[in-house]
Amino acid sequence: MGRLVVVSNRVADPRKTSAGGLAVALSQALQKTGGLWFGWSGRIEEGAPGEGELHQQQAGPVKLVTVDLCRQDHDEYYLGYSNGVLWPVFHYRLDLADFEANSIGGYRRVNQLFARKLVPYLLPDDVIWVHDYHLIPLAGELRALGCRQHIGFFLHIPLPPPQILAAIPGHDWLLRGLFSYDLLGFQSQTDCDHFGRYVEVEAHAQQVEKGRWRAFGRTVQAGAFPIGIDVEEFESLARAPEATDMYHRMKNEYSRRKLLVGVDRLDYSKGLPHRLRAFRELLTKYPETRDSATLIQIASPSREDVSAYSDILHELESLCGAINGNFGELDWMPVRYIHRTVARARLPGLYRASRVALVTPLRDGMNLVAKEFIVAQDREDPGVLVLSRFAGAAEQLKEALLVNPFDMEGTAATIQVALQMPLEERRQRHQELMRTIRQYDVQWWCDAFLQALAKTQAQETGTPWLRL
Ligand code: ADQ
Repeated sequence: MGRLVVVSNRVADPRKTSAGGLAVALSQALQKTGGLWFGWSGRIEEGAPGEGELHQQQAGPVKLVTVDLCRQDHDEYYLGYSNGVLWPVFHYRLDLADFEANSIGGYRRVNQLFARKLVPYLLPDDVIWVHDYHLIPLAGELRALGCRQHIGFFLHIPLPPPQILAAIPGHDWLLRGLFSYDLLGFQSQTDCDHFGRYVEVEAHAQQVEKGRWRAFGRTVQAGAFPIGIDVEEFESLARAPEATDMYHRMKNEYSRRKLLVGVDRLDYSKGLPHRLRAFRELLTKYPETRDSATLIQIASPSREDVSAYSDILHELESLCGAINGNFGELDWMPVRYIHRTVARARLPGLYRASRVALVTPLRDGMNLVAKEFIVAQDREDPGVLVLSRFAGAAEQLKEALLVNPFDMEGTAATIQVALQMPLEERRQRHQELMRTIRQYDVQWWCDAFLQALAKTQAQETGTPWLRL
């Protein structure tokens, strides 16, 4: 394989321990080929739209190249189109999308800026891997500048059914851009099927063989590549002092209680108000859970400058206050809600001390918290995963207790089953889940995607690019 070039909105320095599983996996792949990682610097600087200063640094064998954005580009590309239109729509929330902001121009401009700045760094046999919804048009822009390299795209968030996609003004431009790639990776088979149906109906694409679609004079391969975690890294994090200290503190503090845990970014896709209502239903319907079940919900601040996020913050605060006010005792608070970022190193200890994890997003591309919770468990006395059927992870983690998060009564009943589950059943489920998570880890994901990309055939030169 040629040199790997990764392009994503943000770039993580692989030498830093806070980088997380994705950065670690990508950097391993990058290190093998002496690769390059390109993205936004995270800095907003004075300047003209469509321009930005470049920064370069060498992180071992990996070159990190980033570009600054001006305020207008950041607001239109990042806040406006990526997070104000694509994020809600791809999570099936047309009601939250802001189509009026007219931010698509800035989205296109930043993709053009990325392409223009990246091209001088590219070598003819590079393999380019583009990540996520911020950069859907990037391959089209690169092709327009003459790039012939193999280019793959991985979508970390869900792809909704055609009828929802088709509601985006300019969806045909956006989706047409996908045909500039050689390989498209989705988190689940469901997402992949949505892509197939969309291009058949909207672009009259033909399936030339399984997973290969032809339209606009190009052929694109599409497949499901469910992302995994770095199991060994998380296991060693769980054994490290910060996590074991957290575990003992939690075990002592809650020795008489049954601990439930939720860890999410504070995002409307994560189903937090629904989860709290289901927990309230649990306390109402099953009185034995009172003075016992305690939910620790960590919701780290996220995208606070996008307006839909402040609504959910207030809803959550008022729900937590009402549950604690109505059910709490002098020595028992049913919900501990923490609206702060908790250090990644402490999370495995919290997971291990918890009897049940509530991972109940209304929609999620994958959800890695579900996998991390399982890996952190004591295999002799493991906790139970309650998982939304609408998380991509549900296609893989079949031994979790699957719930419909919109059904608060049903979710409460399933949480009660999880709290009551006998040890033998917990062990069996945990063992099966671990097997899957270990087999399909982040290294598998990276290798599977890059091997599939390498196998895609050289394409004809035609570009499906359409002017906005
Ligand atoms: P996210 O929406 O951020 O990612 P998720 O997969 O749950 O969702 O988490 C990614 C990482 O962030 C995990 O390592 C997790 O531990 C960490 N994390 C989440 N909440 C945290 C918190 N409150 N404090 C500390 N760490 C936290 C997007 C998609 C997902 C997809 C991932 C990867 O939305 O569906 O699984 O990308 O592809």
